[in-house]
Amino acid sequence: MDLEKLILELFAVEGIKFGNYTLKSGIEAPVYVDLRVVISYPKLMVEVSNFLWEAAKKAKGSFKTICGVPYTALPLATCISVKENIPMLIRRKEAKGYGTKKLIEGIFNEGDGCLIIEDVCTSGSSVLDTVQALNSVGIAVTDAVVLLDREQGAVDMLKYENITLHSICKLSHVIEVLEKHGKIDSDMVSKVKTFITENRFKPPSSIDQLPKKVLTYGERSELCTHPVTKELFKIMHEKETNLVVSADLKTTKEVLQVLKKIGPHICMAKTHIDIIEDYNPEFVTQLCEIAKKHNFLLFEDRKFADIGNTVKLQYSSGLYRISDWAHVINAHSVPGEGVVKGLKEVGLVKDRACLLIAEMSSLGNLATGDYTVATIKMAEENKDFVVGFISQKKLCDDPTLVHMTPGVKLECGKDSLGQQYLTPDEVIGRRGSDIIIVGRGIVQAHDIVKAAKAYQQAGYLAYQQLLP
Ligand code: 5IU
Repeated sequence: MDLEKLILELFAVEGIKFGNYTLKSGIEAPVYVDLRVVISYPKLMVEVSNFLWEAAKKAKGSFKTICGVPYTALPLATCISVKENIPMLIRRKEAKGYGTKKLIEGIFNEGDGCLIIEDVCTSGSSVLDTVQALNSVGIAVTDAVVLLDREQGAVDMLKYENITLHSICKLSHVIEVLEKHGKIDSDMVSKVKTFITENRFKPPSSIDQLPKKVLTYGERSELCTHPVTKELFKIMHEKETNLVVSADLKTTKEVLQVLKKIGPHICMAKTHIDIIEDYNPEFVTQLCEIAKKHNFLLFEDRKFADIGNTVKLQYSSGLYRISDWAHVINAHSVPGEGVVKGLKEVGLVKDRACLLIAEMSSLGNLATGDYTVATIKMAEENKDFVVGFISQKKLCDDPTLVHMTPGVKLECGKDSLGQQYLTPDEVIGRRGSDIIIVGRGIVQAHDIVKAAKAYQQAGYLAYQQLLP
């Protein structure tokens, strides 16, 4: 079977449909691709897997196993595995959250290469989820094969993660073939083409993709209209630091001692006020004094995640009265815009700022793909209060929005509870984030001042190297 025939067959079984569809992300689309139907047509399924295996021959890296992205590509990978006698792995989607279940089923050795099999790619985020799961058990991935590339950013997104995507056909080619055979009219062809260009998921910035002129922190401070980011970038510029310490300690004394010592090296201190066992309002007074003396801001990592009315109360009232002292707070976007609106009712009049959690550092977290995209949109629509993101990389080019990244250590690695570490150089230099958040790398160091200085230098040097 040639590719044209395959496309026509996929259309005939309604794997590709045209009309008005609302996608998972809420976006209206003139085309809908759902290749799950293929399992009901075994001959077609074998054809599709033959095409995928042909594409696999273009893989640059070597691989000992293949792994289908759950679920649609699972039977496709199975067909290939059986026909080509290549062992298969299964990524268990449900293992998220159930620590005892294996994330990857099948036999492998650390360092083995694996080829990813996928049916359809949009932004590439599903492939990446599977890659991350494989990487977490020591399996290397260099290539992925996909039947249909919707041309909405997957190639660039995966390239950024050092993965080459080999597609059998692109959506623009599919519509050309269908038009040629009179299956769709030219109106639909132009609608789909417009849709493709208007809905491209932007890959994260990397050094070679960053705009030529990288703004200094000083210049960004000038551009900011929100008082908190204006001040933050000014501090970063003056103190030459993009380091935030995460003071996750259990007593007021320990927190204050750490901040007194490393105050000169940080632009902000992040707290988890509910960890402290001997909390008293006097603590906050002292905290504010140290912050003022050493010129850094206070960020309570409260991760608000309830309906607007509740977060409003949690922010302003209770034992900690967070809005009275924290310049910055953060929130999950999962409840919808109400969470921002509720917090804003308290914070706006006090000139406070909020960061939205667009991505997390922990293994198997769900803040990926469409969730991240929707979070970016929520931030962009509330810039009077939302001043940036907690993320694992730069997500948008607006220089007045700040990107802060937790999960940072001088050496990559992980802890026993799912935390995954990146280096300051990777976070600032390669992923284009603005700020490194470091907890145990500093507070558990033998010499905390020496450690803080080392992180300050590493983070700042990575930033300086980006400047023209
Ligand atoms: N934190 C993360 N990852 C996240 C988010 C917050 O680590 O995705 I959102 C917090 C948790 C902890 C700090 O308070 O940042 C990191 O501490 P360590 O550097 O000790 O892992």
